[in-house]
Amino acid sequence: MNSRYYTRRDFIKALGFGVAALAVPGCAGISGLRSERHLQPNIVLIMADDMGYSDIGCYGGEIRTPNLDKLAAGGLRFTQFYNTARCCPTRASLMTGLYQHQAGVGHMMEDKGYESYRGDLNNRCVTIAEVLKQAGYSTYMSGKWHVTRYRGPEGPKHNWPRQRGFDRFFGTVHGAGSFYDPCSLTRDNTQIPPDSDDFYYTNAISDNAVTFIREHKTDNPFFMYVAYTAPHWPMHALPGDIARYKGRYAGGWDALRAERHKRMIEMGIVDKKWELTPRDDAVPPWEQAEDKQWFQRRMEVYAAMVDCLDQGVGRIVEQLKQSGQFENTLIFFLADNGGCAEEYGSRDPIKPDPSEDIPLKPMDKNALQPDVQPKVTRDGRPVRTGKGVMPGPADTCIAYGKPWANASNTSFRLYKHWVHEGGISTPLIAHWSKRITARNELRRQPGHLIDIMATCVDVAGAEYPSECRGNKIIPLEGRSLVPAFDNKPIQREAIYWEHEGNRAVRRGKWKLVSRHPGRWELYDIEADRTELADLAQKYPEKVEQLKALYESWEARCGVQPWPIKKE
Ligand SMILES: [Ca+2]
Repeated sequence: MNSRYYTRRDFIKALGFGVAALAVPGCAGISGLRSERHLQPNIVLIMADDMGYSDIGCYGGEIRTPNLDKLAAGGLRFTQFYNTARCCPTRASLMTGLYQHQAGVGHMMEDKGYESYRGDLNNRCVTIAEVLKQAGYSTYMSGKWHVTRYRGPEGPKHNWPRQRGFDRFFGTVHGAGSFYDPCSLTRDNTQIPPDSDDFYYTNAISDNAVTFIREHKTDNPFFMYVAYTAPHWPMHALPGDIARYKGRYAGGWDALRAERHKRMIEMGIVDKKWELTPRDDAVPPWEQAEDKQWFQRRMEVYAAMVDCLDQGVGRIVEQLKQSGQFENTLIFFLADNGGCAEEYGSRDPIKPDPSEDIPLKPMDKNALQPDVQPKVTRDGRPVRTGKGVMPGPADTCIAYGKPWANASNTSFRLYKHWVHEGGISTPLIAHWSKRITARNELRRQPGHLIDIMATCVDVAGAEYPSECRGNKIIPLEGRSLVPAFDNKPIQREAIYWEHEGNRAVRRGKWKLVSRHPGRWELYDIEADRTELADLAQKYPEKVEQLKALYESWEARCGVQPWPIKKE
């Protein structure tokens, strides 16, 4: 089945339902398909976790990503697409088409005492899955959820994927964990232990995504959300993948940043008039770095994690082709935030001390993993963190660290958590052979996560509800990216960010940004996307205009001053 031109009548007939049955139970005022005749693509939304702007090949990286590169070559790469700078808020915004505070996830998973900071999706938002279900889609999810504060086996489960519009779910409810034994691993509504001795989460996410496509036998389209946890810490990767990068980073981070920046200019991803940011003040020159073998290993494992993700993308694409679905599938690929400078598990002396003789304590085969950082591997070996731990295997737990995050975010400033360009810029690849006629082109229209819901609603001919389960739904914030598919502009007032007091607003080429608790900085992003020439003093009236815009957004979305004090 190649084309999918449905009239509303055909569609209802195909499902054997009446109009009323098209609605999500309790969602009033929804009449299913908006257009009488609409091409409904499958939609596959793939996301990486804590990955820098320039890590993958088609954005200038040296990491081997042939499958993502092929999607880019057959479609579009957006050069100014933005996330929220952090895991939970990105997922809340992406899933709902709202800013994260509006969806109730203004920070992370704690209830901070305000409606906009419950750490749990609220009932005034709907997920893409809930909306597309109304338009006749099957809905699948494989990977990391992280938009509810209830991650234990008993829930409450009202905000787990199955209760928020997904027909099938495999993945983790929580946001981080061992790749060999992730905590909160779940199938549908039941938490489970890893199902094999060679379990590796990235491959399990790919396997389940492939299975969902293969087992999709009905004539209706599907939406699938594939949320990888790679390359978020801990640095865990398979030996074969790590081996591919052995020695690749012996030149160090300074050389890597220069090399990437040069390639990005050649590819047109960055403009040659933008100067490469200087090395982070806290990072030593590579020549002065101690323990170079350890540093190299951390980046080798990081690269291997991205490589394995890319292999999974290749398998998903292959299954789409085998199922005859590839041509009419809109595939998006993006990252949830920029490279992560958190020195997780890499500053202190190694613990437990390797000289200590610790007896093996294997876990019960059916035991669930309760911890983000397991105390022991499934076969009972202690899990070690600390300075000098060589990452990769299951008995290690460390991050790749700030120097490499600085390189991941080439050519930009700062990291995950901050809303300068290094924290919020992500690749966005869009591929849809049937509708996107351009091949291997760049798109420079600025966009944000909120646009993904708007685009899904647009291409599916769905309707974004005004009311659901008796609750008024906050109007959609995003804009459809479809005009940009044809290289037309996307009309919008501005894009806004707030995370941990780091704030920004972008209107046209102007970006006003502040690093908490610092003052406002003003940049002309067209002339200086690497944010090196602060124009705030030169254009005080521009600062005032943008500040007023930001403040009205902040009030509208329930943003609280940071740190948040409970009332
Ligand atoms: Ca993340």
